[in-house]
Amino acid sequence: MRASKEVKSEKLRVKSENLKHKTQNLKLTEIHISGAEGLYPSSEIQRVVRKYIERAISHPKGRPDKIILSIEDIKEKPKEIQSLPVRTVHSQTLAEAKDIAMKLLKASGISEKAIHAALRLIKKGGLRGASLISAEKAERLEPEKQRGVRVSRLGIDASAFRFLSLGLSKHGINTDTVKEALILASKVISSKEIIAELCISDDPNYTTGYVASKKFGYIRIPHIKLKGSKTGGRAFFVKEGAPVSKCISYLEKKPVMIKKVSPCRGIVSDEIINSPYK
Ligand code: WAQ
Ligand code: MG
Repeated sequence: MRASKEVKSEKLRVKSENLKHKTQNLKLTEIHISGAEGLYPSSEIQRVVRKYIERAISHPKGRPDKIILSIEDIKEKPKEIQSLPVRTVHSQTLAEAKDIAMKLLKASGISEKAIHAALRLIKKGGLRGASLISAEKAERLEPEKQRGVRVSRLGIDASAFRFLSLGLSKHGINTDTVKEALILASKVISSKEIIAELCISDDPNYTTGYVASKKFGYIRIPHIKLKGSKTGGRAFFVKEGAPVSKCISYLEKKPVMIKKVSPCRGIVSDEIINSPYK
């Protein structure tokens, strides 16, 4: 599902040689409001479509004037993976949150240059997908820079879903937002070419983001953005020199299902850098 709306471009060009013949040139640009994707058994289609439409028309970023739904029959048997383990750090300010994100990414092997590039791109916002950034040299790797790479064909089977919901509810975080983000991050990190991900929501009311990596798992970071900000985004850090088209094809096309759930913990007060998962 993809919901968007057209808005008048802020640049209002006024051509005026004399005031009587003033023409205004208003350009319309399409902005992305929300998106969602998943892998479901065919018996679930009606329910999921209803849920996606409900989400598209009640998004805090505004009401869309276009909703595109596409449904595909996936023939390939999904690859089965385990969800990343979940933890939340104790951060109370934007500065603290950024500091923790920085430390986690550096400890996962991402250069400072690449982390800064990711933060800059996410702050700018506007992408429908994620940007791919090389882990050392900080090069932007995705061919369509306006769009980014959209992860798709991902899901969780019914029994793993129940197990995950139970694990998250023990810590008061059993929400669609957390589950969807965890499913996405688990697929992203299962890609051979990707080392880590940084995510900040574009929902103005949602200020918790995360860093996911093979080393630390899924680490939730409260206050990674200020309330009210509509910009957010995702950056995937790719191993320097890894094959980019293979990586994109995995993220967009390879069906991947979570079959097993890793432990879900609550807020961890210990120094997280000293307790990698692997
Ligand atoms: N593939 C690639 N990028 C995506 C996708 C996707 N399927 N979906 C969203 N994005 C990008 C896009 O640029 C969005 O603007 C940005 O991510 C943020 O998306 O555990 O809600 O759906 O409490 O706003 C984090 C949860 C929630 C943390 C993240 O992201 C927690 C969230 P949103
Ligand atoms: Mg959002």
